[in-house]
Amino acid sequence: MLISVTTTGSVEGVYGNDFHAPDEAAPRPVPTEADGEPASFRALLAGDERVEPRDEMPEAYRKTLVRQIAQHAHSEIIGMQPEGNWISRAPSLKRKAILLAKVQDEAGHGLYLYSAAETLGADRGDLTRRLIEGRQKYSSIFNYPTLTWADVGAIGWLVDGAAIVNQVPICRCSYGPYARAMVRICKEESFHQRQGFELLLTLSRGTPEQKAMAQDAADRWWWPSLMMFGPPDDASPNSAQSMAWGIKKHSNDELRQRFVDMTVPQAQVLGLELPDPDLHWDGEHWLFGEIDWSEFYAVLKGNGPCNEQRLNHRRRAHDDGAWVREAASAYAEKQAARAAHREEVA
Ligand code: BYC
Repeated sequence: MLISVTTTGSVEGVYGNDFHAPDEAAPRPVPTEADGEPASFRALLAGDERVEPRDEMPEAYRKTLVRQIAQHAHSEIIGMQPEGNWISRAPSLKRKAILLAKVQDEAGHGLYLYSAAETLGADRGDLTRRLIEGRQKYSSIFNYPTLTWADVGAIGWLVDGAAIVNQVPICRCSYGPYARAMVRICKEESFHQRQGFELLLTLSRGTPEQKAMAQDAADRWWWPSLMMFGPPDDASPNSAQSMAWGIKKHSNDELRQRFVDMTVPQAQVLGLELPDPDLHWDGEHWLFGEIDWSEFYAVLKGNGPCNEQRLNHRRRAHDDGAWVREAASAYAEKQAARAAHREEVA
């Protein structure tokens, strides 16, 4: 990948291809002839057409989508917390305004995704309950703390970078509402990634203390970012079926490798080391060392550094918002009653 840094410090060629995966022409996996799948559904998949809410679909496909979309929506909403932590302490008004807008974008992404889940018959209140009761997951990455201002840059560069690699192919997934929501989300994530990169570039060209802060953030966020792509392919129970249904277009390991190949040259531009002594170029790819999967599974079980804090905060926000939900319902009821009365007298 060609990366050039202009005299103003902006980076060109980081994401020249924001929402088209490079292998767009790759053949789509042929759907399995599984029992009970409506012929109309199989025809849509075979023709690389989108399945829409009105279409017949197998119950297991619907459930898988609700699981993935809900997990994705929860990640966006919980993902507001680590960065939100720095809004009041951003080092300048400009940085504060940028961060505020970014965190607000994440809220928007969560809302598009809950709406996409609703097209599958899911109830938003029920999904929120499942999250706060710990019955539905959100991305492991948001269970790590943001200890310094540089972490805001590392989240943008690495976490949003990983999110883009993972989510660009979902713009072409088989379920229409999810695919369409993802187009806008990926455009915004791409912008977020650039702001994180630019923030870190500023720090890495700053004082020795600022450079050290950027390096420390890269050290702490690198491995958790690789874990975002999910377990290795041979330990990923959902991948085969999700790929056959066109929900996932690439395996977890494939996307992880794509992310590493893209990110190592960016680290070189930043002048930051990646904390992996085994990282090396084999002529085709940047091969990386062993991921500590025991850490990933511990975080998934609720034992990451911030799991409890994140869920407690989400529960508190939900409770604190009860009066808003009640007021909105009362208003809607009043409006409906007035409309009914107007119809009666007309
Ligand atoms: N964290 O069979 P597998 C963002 C679970 S938000 C937690 O490979 P699948 C952003 C997985 O759910 C980023 N859990 O599963 C926001 C499954 O458990 P269940 C979120 C994980 O679904 C704010 C089990 O492990 N992005 O970008 O085929 C600021 C086995 O895994 C994780 C999305 O959600 C994980 N990292 O593949 C900045 C993207 N990985 O459900 C940025 C959409 C795996 O069977 N989601 N698990 O109990 C996906 O693409 C897929 O769901 C995954 C996992 C690749 C994540």
